[in-house]
Amino acid sequence: MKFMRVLNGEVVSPPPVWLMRQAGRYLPEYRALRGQAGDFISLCMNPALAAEVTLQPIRRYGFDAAILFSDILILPMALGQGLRFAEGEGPLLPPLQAVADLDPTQAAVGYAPVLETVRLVRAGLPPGVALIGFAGSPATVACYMLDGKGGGEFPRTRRLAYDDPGFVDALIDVLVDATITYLQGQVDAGADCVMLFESWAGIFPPAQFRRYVIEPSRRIVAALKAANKSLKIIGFPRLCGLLLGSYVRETKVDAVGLDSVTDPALAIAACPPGTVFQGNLDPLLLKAGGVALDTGVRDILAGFEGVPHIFNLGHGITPDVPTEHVARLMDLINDASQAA
Ligand code: 1CP
Repeated sequence: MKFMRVLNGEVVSPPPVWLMRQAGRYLPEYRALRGQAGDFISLCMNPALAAEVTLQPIRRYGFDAAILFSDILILPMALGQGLRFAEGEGPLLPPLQAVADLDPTQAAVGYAPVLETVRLVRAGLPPGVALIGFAGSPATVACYMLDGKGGGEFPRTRRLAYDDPGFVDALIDVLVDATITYLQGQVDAGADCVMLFESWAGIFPPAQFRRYVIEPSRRIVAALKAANKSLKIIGFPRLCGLLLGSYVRETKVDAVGLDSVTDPALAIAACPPGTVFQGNLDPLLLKAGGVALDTGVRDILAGFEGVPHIFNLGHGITPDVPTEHVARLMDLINDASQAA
């Protein structure tokens, strides 16, 4: 598998490709299936449909990796917190009042359908295509659990981290343990590697970044690697800025996903030798298309030349992206090696 070779440290040209949110609303076949399932959570909890949605972008574009179709908020739901997705508004949860309101003993029952999806995808995936399992990192998941919605500000979480750090620490501890068990379940069900989404790494000042982002991720990586000797783990500390090097060195992730505002050369210089990079085309370029897209793709390819690189966006693909632009992206990446 080309994707796994790079994750193991090989430099491969052209690089393997997948896109964050590659299964989703920009695809007409997804919208059709989503209509069949009803709402988004029902789709995530229906293994046959979720597996089909996972495979749709692989069939259409031939990506090198499939990512399990699910959401980082399925874990809080499995822990007993209410969850719904309001159309056009994103996730809504009743803000968590106490860690005792969660029931970690029932979590495995709650997320059992997700592990079944992993098994079905594994069985249906063409040879050569890797399967990525994932979870949210504890700090990012805690942001949604404590504030009850997304948006990027998370004012209650930010205040609690100062006013009641014991509450936040206790929640993070629950999430670390639950995430280890959840990801181990995905590996046992057939995931080739796992990714930790820390989408809101960028809201924490340095001391909190170390406490809530680095330390919990370090514990998850250590536990998973102790139990699975050759498992590869990708971290995505979005908007972590100058703390990128500390994140990679201290968490010991094998690969790091970069957001679009991070310059490849500066990221390479900041990380230990051998780090695998994933990213980091601006998702807006995929909407824009044209010369801007062509130039952007070539710049990313040139920026990571000579280091192990998995081509991706710097954040998720948006629903307004024309499907032809994704096809163009694939052509650009696959033609690049011939032009060079
Ligand atoms: O209406 C719909 O169809 C729902 C849209 C949608 C989709 C397709 C949501 C709601 N989640 C997903 C799937 C999803 N979420 C995947 C599937 C695999 C793939 O990448 O194709 C993954 C990996 C996620 C992970 C996820 N969910 C993250 C981390 C990555 C990121 O984008 O930063 C986060 C922060 C979430 C929360 C979430 N779920 C959905 C939305 C709209 C959001 C973001 C809310 C916010 O703005 O804070």
